[in-house]
Amino acid sequence: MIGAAPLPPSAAAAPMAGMTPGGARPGKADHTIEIGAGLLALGSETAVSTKLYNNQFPGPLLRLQEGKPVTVEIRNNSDTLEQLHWHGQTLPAAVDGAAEEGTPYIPPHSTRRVTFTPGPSGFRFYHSHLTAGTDLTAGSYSGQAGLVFIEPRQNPGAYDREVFITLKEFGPSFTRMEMPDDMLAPAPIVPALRDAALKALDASTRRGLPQAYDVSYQFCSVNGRMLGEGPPISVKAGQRVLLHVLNASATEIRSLALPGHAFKVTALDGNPVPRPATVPVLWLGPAERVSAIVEMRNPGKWVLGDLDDDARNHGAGIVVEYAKSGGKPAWTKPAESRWDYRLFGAQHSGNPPPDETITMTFGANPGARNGFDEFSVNGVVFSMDRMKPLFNLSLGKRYRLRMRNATDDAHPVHLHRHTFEISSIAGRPTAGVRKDVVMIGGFQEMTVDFLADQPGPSLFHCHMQHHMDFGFMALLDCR
Ligand SMILES: [Cu+2]
Repeated sequence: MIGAAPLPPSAAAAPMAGMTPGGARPGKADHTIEIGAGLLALGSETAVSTKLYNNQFPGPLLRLQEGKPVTVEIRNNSDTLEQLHWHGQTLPAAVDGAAEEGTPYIPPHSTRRVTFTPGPSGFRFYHSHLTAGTDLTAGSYSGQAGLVFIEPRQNPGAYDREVFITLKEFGPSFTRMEMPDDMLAPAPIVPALRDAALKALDASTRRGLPQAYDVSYQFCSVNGRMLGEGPPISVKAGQRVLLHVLNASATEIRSLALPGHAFKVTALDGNPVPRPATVPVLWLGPAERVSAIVEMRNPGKWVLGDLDDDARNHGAGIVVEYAKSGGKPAWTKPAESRWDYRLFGAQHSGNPPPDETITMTFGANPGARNGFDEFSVNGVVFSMDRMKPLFNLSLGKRYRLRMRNATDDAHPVHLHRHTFEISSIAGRPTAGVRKDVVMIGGFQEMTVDFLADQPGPSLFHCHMQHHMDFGFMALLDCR
């Protein structure tokens, strides 16, 4: 199905304003999120019209306390159905914010209150969770993304200040240009996965299908402003600045470098890593978060920006300015490096064997869906009409997802309502890196482990909007 999201029975039966499946508390809500069309000024001479939270981008930063219940009122002032997903939290399916799990849609011009207990602690976010299809105004193509920071009960706090960075493109259009994505390490591929992809491509070619559409963007931004258009990050020599970076892109894998400086990565997707390591470049797939400390030891005026010249020239960066520095902000390209999650993992492979292993093979039929690639998990293209769980889990068991990518793209795959731990990448074991989105390289294998401790349906999907919309989703039902 292409175009607007289909209206499932749950939308028609959605509770009236003020009622919620999460059991809202009466009285004043702790936070209010208003969804509506707005004008976002990306620069002094450039603005885009898009759906926003509270008429700003990113939406308000919600600082929540781990374990302390919170009530959020969501007012949908727009003309279309919405879903607001609490990404990276372990919430009941009824409030998680995905129709696939049974969260009711928020009808146009209506209000929903949700009450939940925030957790786990760390850097989370919230965003629109809809099937956009060919509607480039919907879901994560819009400006609906906001930050959540769940305060831990204890905070070691080895930094002087915190800066939140949200990466986001605007002005999407469809293009048949190829986008490279070869930034992941380790590199070895599985020949059988490549052969499966070649076979699918051959079948498409024989059917005369054209190269599939990808998405490109007119503007890039950091915190809703194009490079040079917003306030700089002002720093002092000797400061330790903790950056919390979110890639809120609908489809793009983004990078970030700061000339003359390095990033000491302390958390991935908001979860502290076992081994903080220093890297010259951060890479983030859509919905990934990186927290990293930068020691400000190189006075001057610099561009904290994307490695891609074209993206940077279209706004993908922000100026970092030391006190009393002048002139134009400088950019230099960092040395070649690859992104390897294992750098931050424990060196041993200490994971106990799982109770069960679930094998998931990701496939694509190039150009098979009205000009888009059609994706499948174990040969099954997800259907919004059937919403049938592909996997049945038992509550309390430990599972290993053995993911096999029989496509040439890197996919940022996401599991709702859980945190998983990477146990191997391309056959190399690792442990201790806990995430809720992870990029799996083209033709590669990766395993992640998790405890099935969330009853009900949990959605697994690629976080690239045009991949999830065209089949790359699966439901795991836990009982
Ligand atoms: Cu994908």
